[in-house]
Amino acid sequence: MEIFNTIPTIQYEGAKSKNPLAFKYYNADRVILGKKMKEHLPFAMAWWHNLCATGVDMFGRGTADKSFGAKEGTMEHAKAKVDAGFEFMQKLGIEYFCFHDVDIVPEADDIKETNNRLDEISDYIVEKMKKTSIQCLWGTANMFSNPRFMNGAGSTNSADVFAFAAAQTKKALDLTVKFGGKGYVFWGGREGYETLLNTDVKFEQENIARLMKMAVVYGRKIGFKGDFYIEPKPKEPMKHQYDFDASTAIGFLRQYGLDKDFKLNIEANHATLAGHTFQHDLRISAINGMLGSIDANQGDYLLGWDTDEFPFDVYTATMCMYEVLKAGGLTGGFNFDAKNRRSSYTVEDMFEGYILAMDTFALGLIKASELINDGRIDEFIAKRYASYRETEIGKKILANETSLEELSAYAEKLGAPALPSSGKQEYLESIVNNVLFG
Ligand code: XLS
Ligand code: CA
Ligand code: CA
Repeated sequence: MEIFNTIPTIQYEGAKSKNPLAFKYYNADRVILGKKMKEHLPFAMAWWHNLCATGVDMFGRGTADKSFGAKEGTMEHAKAKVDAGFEFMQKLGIEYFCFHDVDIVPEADDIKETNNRLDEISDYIVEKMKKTSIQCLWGTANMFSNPRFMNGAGSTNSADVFAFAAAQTKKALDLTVKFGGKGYVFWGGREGYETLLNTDVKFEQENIARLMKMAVVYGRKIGFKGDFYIEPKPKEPMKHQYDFDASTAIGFLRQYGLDKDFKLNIEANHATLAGHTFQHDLRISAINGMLGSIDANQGDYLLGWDTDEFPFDVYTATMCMYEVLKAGGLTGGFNFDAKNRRSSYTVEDMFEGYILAMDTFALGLIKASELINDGRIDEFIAKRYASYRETEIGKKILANETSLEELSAYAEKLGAPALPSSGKQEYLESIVNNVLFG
């Protein structure tokens, strides 16, 4: 039975189209830099926002109906969400989904019963996957909503709660493998603290690493060949979250010997909450060989929290795609961890959110490839550091063949160095505008 019966399959109609239910820029088979758009942009649907979130906030009830014709909190509803999700992805040409364990079934009081429900629903999802060739990008366990996780999962003060976190991680890994998922995410939802007066930070961080190590051992044992990811976020729900940003997460992974099995899942909105640009966290991940996957959304610079909006900022998407192209693509994909605004509550809005997001990233890809082909920025950066390649002293520094003594004698001989060449930021910004709007 068709659920979104007022919505057609979404087609590419080009930039001149005024049809709200058509792509203006995302043309799956268009070739950019030798690869199809859909290969550059493995898009994924976030189960939790798209099929579960109704617009509930701290001040009011939901506005959107996500019952899909079934009674909420039942297995019929869980199945209706599967039906709705697969129809939604097919109509948009989205080839992947991401999920938390508790997105796909209502959680029972007893974990054994929750696991039985997960077995039942995952059989149903696998059937749908076979029929549609839709795949799983990544799975994860929700270890932050249930009250037992009030003090964290891996970082909890209770050994029993730690055991529950381990049990959920095990089951979510089983499901990810059952779905052939490419990745497994640890977003440290409540892995952090509110006050140091009650917190042993070292102990908590070591325990998070213990849980992750067990996940790697178990995952590899059951045949998980993909990447584990940490998804950094600086705050919310905790005041201090341990995985603050890309640099912090990379340091943690290296400290505990997890860097061979883990990469990062970088979310735009989390990078900006950390006081960085999205591009910054992508670059830091990429230069460390850790850029795995992306949660493609955007925040609001006027608000200090995680708004998970559908991305429409083409500048940011362009700089994101610039980083991704330079890094040689992602092993993961682009998960739209985004939700409609509370007052956009119709079925059309659900589709229009995804159309906006997919078009924004398509534009970002097109414009990033133009920036790369234009070449002026690359050329400028290469020239900016030329003194290290072109002068005797620069070559010695790069070859590690000099010392403080020698450089000090060299500096004294110079007396005063010439100023470094101009950074030319305004010129470079005008190139970006020129490529975007030229
Ligand atoms: C919350 C996170 C979360 C992760 C998956 O802020 O973005 O949704 O992506 O647990
Ligand atoms: Ca996310
Ligand atoms: Ca978020």
